[in-house]
Amino acid sequence: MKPPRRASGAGLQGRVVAAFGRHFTVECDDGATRQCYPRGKKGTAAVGDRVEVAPEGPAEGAIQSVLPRRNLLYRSDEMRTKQFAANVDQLLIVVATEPDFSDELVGRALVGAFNADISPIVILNKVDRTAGLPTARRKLAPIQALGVPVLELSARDTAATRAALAPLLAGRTSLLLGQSGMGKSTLLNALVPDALAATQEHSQALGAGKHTTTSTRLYHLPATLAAGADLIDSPGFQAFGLQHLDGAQIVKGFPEFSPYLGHCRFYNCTHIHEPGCAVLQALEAGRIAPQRHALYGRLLEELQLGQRY
Ligand SMILES: Nc1nc2c(ncn2[C@@H]2O[C@H](COP(=O)(O)OP(=O)(O)OP(=O)(O)O)[C@@H](O)[C@H]2O)c(=O)[nH]1
Ligand SMILES: [Mg+2]
Ligand SMILES: [Zn+2]
Repeated sequence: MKPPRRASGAGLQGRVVAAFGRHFTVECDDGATRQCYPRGKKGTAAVGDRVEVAPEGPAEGAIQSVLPRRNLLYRSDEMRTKQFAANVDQLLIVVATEPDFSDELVGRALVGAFNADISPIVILNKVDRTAGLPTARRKLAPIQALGVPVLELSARDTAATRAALAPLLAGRTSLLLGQSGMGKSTLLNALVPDALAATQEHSQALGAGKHTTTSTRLYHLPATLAAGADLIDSPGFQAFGLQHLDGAQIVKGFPEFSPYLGHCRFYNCTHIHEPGCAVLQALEAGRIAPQRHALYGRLLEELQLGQRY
């Protein structure tokens, strides 16, 4: 491990484990967990960030700076940008056999992950509810064909969930991402018994709104289950804008295009309508899934619309 960087005397560092608007919980390297607010209006910290903290006693502090991050997963549309988490090794995209999930959102999350150099895994949860299983599998087939692992499990089966996921989580920071109600917090509770994260059953009992988890939070798995495994739970999302990506970055989100890139007639081909396009030829020949190419087209259109205004 690298020695902690020292800044002007203070030099206490830590890791952001929870973010509530402009309030952050930081696990500091001196062993204390502090509630922190950012000093100044420099870039905002995200869960997973390493930060420099000026302690204000044992329980509070100010974030002085965010240390350089390996990656940051975020989404953005015309209105706003939302940070999911930083320094993530692995993205766990959670879908379920019920309620119905959006394969469009899964595709968008994958584009974000490929561009942030985060390896994705899709978890198909609630396989105990078998009615929706064939449809879910059919929707995930084009994604599985890319080589993205699809794990089928039931988060309610704690032992099986632990056996399937613990080896994949050991030594890594993984982010749970998905629409509301897919079972992210139920998965977390199976893996981190102390988390006691609220799940939809509880919030329905309380008559709360649709989204149960309202803030992003990092948890440590028990070392006996998976050493060095950190798992981040996040609120369900309904949109995944990718306006921060340019055309080349959007293409990077579609690894199935890569064998054909460089073989189009025009060097600046957008692979939408051009004659002599190798990607469109592969699409016509059935080597690229139509719904994947359609998503590519929508992302490019959103990019062009965003640039116009
Ligand atoms: N049958 C079945 N139900 C499950 C399973 N996993 C989760 N559920 C239920 O699905 C509902 C939603 O689960 P949550 O864990 O709250 O979902 P979430 O993805 O965290 O939702 P948000 O926090 O709103 O984003 C709850 O009622 C869970 O008990 C499963 O494997 N099988
Ligand atoms: Mg939740
Ligand atoms: Zn082309």
